[in-house]
Amino acid sequence: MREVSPSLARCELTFLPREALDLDRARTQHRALEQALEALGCVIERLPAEPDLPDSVFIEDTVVVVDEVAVLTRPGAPSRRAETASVARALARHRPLVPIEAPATLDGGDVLRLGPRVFVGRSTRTNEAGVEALRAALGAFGYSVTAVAVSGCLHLKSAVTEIAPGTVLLNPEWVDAAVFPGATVVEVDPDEPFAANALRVGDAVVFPAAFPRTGERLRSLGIRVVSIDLSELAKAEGAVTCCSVVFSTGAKRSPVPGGGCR
Ligand code: CIR
Repeated sequence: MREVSPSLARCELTFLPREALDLDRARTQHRALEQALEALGCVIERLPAEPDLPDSVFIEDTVVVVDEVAVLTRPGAPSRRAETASVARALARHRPLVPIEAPATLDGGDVLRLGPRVFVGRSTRTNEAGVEALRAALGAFGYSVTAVAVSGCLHLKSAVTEIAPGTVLLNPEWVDAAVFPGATVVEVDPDEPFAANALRVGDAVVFPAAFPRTGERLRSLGIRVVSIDLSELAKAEGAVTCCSVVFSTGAKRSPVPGGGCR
């Protein structure tokens, strides 16, 4: 994870209007997320804040980690490209690194892994060359990489995330469920379009308190929901998965996206 930047108020915004942002509140919510992840068994490695990189708290966008390798992205927003340098230094201790090169662009928020199947959103941030570069980086390890159309939202994982093995939570307005053959699909409550982003850690799902109806759907499926208030980071168009990169430091290919903690 990375601490909230003091310049967060100057973040990129694509689908949301700019609102006044309370930095202390954002930091408090971010700490609560750290504590929730620790309570679920994660060990937090915390990078220092980047004062000149407003969106750097959204560390998920900078790297795609699988058991075999860490693919350093080239974020679609030019203001975010410098975020990867410190992430590379931190990840080099855990994985061989593969950088994505220009003209490719790729945001980690566009990458959804369901076991050996990797889906990449063709969003405003990720281009065709980015999909190809990820395919080149991961294909050698047996992952399939499939481009997925997304519309109306920032990233693929704004529209769909995995909430249990083989089960995805999805907003059908933003992504077509048919592109995930074999997956069990749970739809968000229609009144909560932003609710498809959930962070799976083992058998639990860390989930924003802002979406109680969808949260109730998850509970009714027997999923353990850890509710968290991330309303201030949401004003910066950040969702719950964006604030961490979760991976295993132990065993080979884990059964969950990103690694052993999830
Ligand atoms: C951005 O527009 O890049 C940030 N304000 C929000 C990034 C959110 N990242 C994510 O959903 N993976």
